[in-house]
Amino acid sequence: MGGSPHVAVVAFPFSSHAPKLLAVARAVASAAPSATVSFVSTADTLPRFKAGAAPANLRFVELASGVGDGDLAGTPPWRRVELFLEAAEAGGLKQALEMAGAAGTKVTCVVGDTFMSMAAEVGVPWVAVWTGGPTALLAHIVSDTLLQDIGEHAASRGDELVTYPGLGSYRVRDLPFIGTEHGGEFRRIMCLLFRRVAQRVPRAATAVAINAFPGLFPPDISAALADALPNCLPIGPYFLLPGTSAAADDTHGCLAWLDGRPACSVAYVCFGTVASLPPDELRELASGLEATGAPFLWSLREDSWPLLPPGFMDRAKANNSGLLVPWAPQAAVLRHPAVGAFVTHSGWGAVLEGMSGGVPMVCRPFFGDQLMNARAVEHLWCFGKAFDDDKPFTSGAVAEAVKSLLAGEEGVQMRARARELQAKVVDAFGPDGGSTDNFRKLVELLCAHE
Ligand code: U2F
Repeated sequence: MGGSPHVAVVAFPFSSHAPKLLAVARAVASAAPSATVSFVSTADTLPRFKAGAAPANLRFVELASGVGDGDLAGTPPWRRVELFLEAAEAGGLKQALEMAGAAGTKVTCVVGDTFMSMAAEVGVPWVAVWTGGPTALLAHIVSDTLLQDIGEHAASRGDELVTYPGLGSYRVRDLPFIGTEHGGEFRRIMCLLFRRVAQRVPRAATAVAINAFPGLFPPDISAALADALPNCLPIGPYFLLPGTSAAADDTHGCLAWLDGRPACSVAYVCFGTVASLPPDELRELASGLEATGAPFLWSLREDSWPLLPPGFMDRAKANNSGLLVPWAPQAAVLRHPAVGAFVTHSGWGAVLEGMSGGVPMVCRPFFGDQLMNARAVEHLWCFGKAFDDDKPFTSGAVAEAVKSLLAGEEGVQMRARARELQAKVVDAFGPDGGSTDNFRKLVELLCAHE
């Protein structure tokens, strides 16, 4: 066999990275029915991605987890990431690609999560998929210069990064993981990972498919992205790509609970798949929500439920003012007319889903790109408010922020801004839209390699 394209879409199987890559894989498979598309991820993650209908040319291939016969569940999360990356760097990714090719056509191109930058070394073109906030990737790429200029422990944390192309709207304090040492095992691994990304992406990527749409950023940022990234293709939001599955998994009845509630009356709360509020802030948030008197829908991992203030959920249930769930169909929830405010960690997926729903946000960022994302929500797009070291996440501050978005004049203005962004997202996926066009270019590029 041979002669037809075989695209391997390689996931980074932690947090919400893999579902974002799966959206890209499904879209490519639907748009290029004569190509083979292999979705490559670890054995423990594949079953949930195989569920549901898939395009006939989409296959699933295993990638070594690096934990070997060891105890996967008993290995701490940071160590699992480390073992996985070590195995992939040491030939695990190459082996998986050979396995993908063994059943027929050899892999002709890799579309890989940028975190899997060892794809630069596998001998076929590599299209990097950056799932996070795009300006964080810019910061990683210039991290050596940033470190020389400001050091790892900058005194001037409030300074704006005006001399760096595309970063002028951000402050030193907003920067993601750069540097090497301090801050524990997780930070050490992420810094190593991002150093490799910074070295390999500009040198070796054939293209970089970012989770953004043309026109999202002001011209200086778009120009800096186009300069720094080889063949930068804004194709997002990925979850809206044609061919991605539209059905919402609403096991816990969130959409039915929202139905019939007044427009823009509900606060939706979710901090993504990795970040956890410290217990004291969790209690502050709960009492802040209660103080607003507004209904709330809260997606919170179950291990945190016992940390909520005593009686909090009983009171909410008694007057039908709150629903607590371990998982919500977030994109659909944010498109529901009853939702009027989104309290979030400002992961990049959350930001894009918030703007796609036209919902103003309250951001409480934790790490990585989240600080830059929160800064952009508040300062660049003006459709939300951000907490940081100078503005602690207390009950009173939370209540004030949520109330102002649901009922205040500021909320009216921010909702109007969010809806402008929502309209731009819709345009991006129109027949002549920017993301539609870039996705077409991406598919052409992938199919050009046989
Ligand atoms: C890491 O982010 P997270 O996985 O924590 O956050 P998001 O980028 O916001 O993505 C979370 C996804 O999980 C979905 C939600 C998002 O697409 O729709 N979800 C849901 O549907 N229901 C729930 O109850 C909870 C979540 C990292 F921490 C961030 O800093 C990065 O920006 C991000 C980049 O991929 O990865």
